[in-house]
Amino acid sequence: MNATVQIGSWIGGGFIGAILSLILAFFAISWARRKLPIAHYVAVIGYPRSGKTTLITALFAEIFSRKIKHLAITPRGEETINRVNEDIARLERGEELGATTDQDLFAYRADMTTRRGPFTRYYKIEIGDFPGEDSRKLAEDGGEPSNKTIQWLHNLPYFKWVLSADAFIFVVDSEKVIAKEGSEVYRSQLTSSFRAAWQRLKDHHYDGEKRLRNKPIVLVFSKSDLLYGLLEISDKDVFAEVENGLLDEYSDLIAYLKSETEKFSLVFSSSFRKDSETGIRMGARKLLEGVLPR
Ligand SMILES: Nc1nc2c(ncn2[C@@H]2O[C@H](COP(=O)(O)OP(=O)(O)OP(=O)(O)O)[C@@H](O)[C@H]2O)c(=O)[nH]1
Ligand SMILES: [Mg+2]
Repeated sequence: MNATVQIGSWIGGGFIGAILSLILAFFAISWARRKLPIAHYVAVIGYPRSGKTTLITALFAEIFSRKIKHLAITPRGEETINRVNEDIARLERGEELGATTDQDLFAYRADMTTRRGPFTRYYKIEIGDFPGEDSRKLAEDGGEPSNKTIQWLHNLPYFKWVLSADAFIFVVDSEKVIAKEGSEVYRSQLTSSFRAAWQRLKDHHYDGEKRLRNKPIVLVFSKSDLLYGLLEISDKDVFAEVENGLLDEYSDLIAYLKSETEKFSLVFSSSFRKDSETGIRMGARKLLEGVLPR
C-alpha cells in the first residue's frame, strides 16, 4: 500500500515537474526567439517613373527626422544612409533623382523594434527598389505590347525578391491618372498588371492564397500634390471630393486588392508636399504604418 502511494507520488510529482519544465522551456524559447531579429521585406511595385525611388527617399527622410514618434525605426548600414542622405539633399535642392538604372535591386535597410506589453521584438526591415529602365525596355521589346506591359514585372530579377516579400506597396502615378490623354488605357493596363503580379505571387507559393492573406498591401496614389495643383485647391473638403472621384475610377483595382488581404490600406502620398501642422510629407505616416510590423 505504502509503495503504491510512493509510486503514485513519484508519478504525480514527475508529471507535474515535467509539465512545469515544458512551460519553462516554452517561455525560454519564445523569449530567446523574440531577441532574434525578424526579417521584414517591403516590395515597391510600380511602372517606370511612377515615383518609387522618390517615395522611398521621402519615407527615409521622415524616418531620419523622427517626426513620426511612435515608430522606433532607424536607418541601417552605410550604403542606405549615404544614398538616402545624398538623395534627400538633391530633392531639397529641387533636383530630380533620375531613373534608377545602376543595379538590379537596391534594398534600403532599417532596424525597428516593436513593444507589446513586456515583450520587445526586433526587425530588420528592407524596402526594395528596382530599376524602371529594365521594365521600360521589356515593355518596348516587341511582341504583343499589351501583354508585355501587363506582365512587365514577372521577368525581372527583382520579381524573385518580390516573391519573398512580407508587405507590398503598389504605386499608382497620379500624374498619369489626371493626364488629359491616355488615363483610361493607363488605368486598365495598370489594373491588369497589378492583378497579374499578385496572381503570379499566389501561384508561386503552394499555400499562396492563405499565406498572402495576412500580408499588408498599400495602394499608393503617388505625386498627389499634383491633384492640388490641378484644381488649385487647398480646402480639405474639396480635396476629399477629388479623392473620392479617383477612388471611384479605381474601384475595380481597390476591390480586388481588398479582397486578397486582410490588411489593405489606401494612401494619397506626395514626396514634396508636407502637412502644414505636423510637417510630415503627405501620406508618409499612413504608408509606414501600413507596411511595417505592428
Ligand atoms: N509632383 C511630384 N512629382 C514627383 C513626386 N515623386 C516623384 N516625382 C517625379 O516623378 C519622376 C519619377 O520619379 P522617380 O522617383 O525617379 O520614379 P521611379 O518610379 O523610381 O522611376 P524609375 O526608377 O525610372 O522606375 C521624377 O521626375 C520625380 O521628380 C511627387 O511626390 N510629386
Ligand atoms: Mg527609381
